[in-house]
Amino acid sequence: MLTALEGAYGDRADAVTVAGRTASYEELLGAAGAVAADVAGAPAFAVTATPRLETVAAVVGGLLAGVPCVPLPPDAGAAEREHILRDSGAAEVEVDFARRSASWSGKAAAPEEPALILYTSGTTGPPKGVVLSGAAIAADLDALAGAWQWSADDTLVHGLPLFHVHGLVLGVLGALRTGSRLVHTGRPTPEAYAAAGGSLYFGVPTVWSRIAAAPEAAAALSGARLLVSGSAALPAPVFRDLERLTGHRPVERYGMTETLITVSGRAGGEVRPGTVGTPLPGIVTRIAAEAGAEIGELQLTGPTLFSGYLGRPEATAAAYTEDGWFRTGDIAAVDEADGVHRIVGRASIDMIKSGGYRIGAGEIENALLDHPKVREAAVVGVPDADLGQRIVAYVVAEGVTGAELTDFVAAHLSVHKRPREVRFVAAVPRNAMGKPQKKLLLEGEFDPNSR
Ligand code: MCA
Ligand code: AMP
Repeated sequence: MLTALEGAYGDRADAVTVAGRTASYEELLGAAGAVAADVAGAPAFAVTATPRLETVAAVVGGLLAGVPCVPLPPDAGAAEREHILRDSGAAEVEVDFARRSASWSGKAAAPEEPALILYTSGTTGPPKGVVLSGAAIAADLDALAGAWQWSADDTLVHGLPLFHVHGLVLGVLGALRTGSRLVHTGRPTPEAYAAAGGSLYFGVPTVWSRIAAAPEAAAALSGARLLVSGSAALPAPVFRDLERLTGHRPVERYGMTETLITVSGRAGGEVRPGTVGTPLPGIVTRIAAEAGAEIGELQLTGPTLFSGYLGRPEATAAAYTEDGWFRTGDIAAVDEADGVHRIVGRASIDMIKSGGYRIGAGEIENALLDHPKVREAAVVGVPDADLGQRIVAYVVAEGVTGAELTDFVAAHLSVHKRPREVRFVAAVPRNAMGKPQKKLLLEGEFDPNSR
């Protein structure tokens, strides 16, 4: 899968830079070979996915040995780490990039074998392991390389987390398959993006909106070839600001952990704000709309789909329709004339996207209910100019502050899943079935003092 590491483009002293440290393909392959020797034969292994060369070496080492890597969010709290390690059966490995190097000569895994296991949230319960095969990843990267004219002449720049599809599959494995140089900025700040001098830039909308608010940094991207946004909807005003400041109309693409990237705008093609382009080659989409309606759930099939949720056959089966289409849970519309897709929203109010992170309301509610002072909790995603949505928790509790509850969630789950706001209420509004009426919470149409 990693054609650049197989020598397809020769070696390169500055092949991969992560947070200021640079390695050649040969150095990366050596460090990855040592990891492969360590993990060979295991069912899976985990690495704390801080943005550093070691994380890249670990993931590559797993691919060499045919053992799936489970990247752990570095900001994960104890409960979330334990859940991921227990659920996946993975033991955590340490990587010593500078001192250990080995050449790996074991046989490569079959393409259908698991290559990565990425943990992602559902509407309820703890995160599930999404099993991705090498074949699915390779198919997706090749489709994207075609759509974006992405090649070994590019320098890819981003600063996204290395435990999700965007930063890891596209942002690392994509560079190692196309042979483009990779500069990971450590953090995705406007200044770091501006200083990196790339041709191809990836960001989530929060990153692009911060760049659009930093005109000098944005202007430095005018020399790039292509700016790509994804993981959440890019607001039209941010699109227009970027066009004005950089001279580029950013290309938007749409995907999910379970499906990889399936729909995208094309380099050199027409790009309209608020749309995510057309299906990638091999992907077929349909809109499951009620009779007479034009919008409905986006469903799809294709070679980039996941192999299933680890150890959860029922959840995997439930993700598909009876006739075998994957249910994205996203509501979409397709332009009849040109097939361009528009994502209108999520089917479930309990699936939150904040800063491009997918967060289930249920897992935050369960974490809050684990606090001894909390009696009721209902979590919603409130529209937010910076984060897209911000997590707001409505709680019934006494003798605890909002900041204490925020820290509690940050320490148990992960920092990026913490509520940005905690609102204390006398009771959570519920319907006759006892289900929280989250629409009322979002619209502010309830009396916080009523029981
Ligand atoms: C604040 N901090 C705390 C607390 N409050 N720490 C502990 N306890 C607290 N109560 C600290 C954090 O540790 C961190 O510190 C700092 O505050 C910043 O945190 P935060 O505000 O959460 O981060 P941010 O810098 O504002 O993050 C914005 C971001 C981030 C960089 C855009 O949201 C991000 O990286 N998003 C990308 C998500 C992504 O890749 N999603 C792709 C999913 P310190 O500074 O010390 O660390 S894949 C996908 O969606 C599909 C496939 C697709 O289509 O791509
Ligand atoms: P995740 O599993 O973290 O990959 O999140 C996938 C979800 O992100 C999708 O189901 C969509 O709701 C959302 N998403 C990804 N890309 C876009 C986009 N370009 N526009 C709108 N939503 C998006």
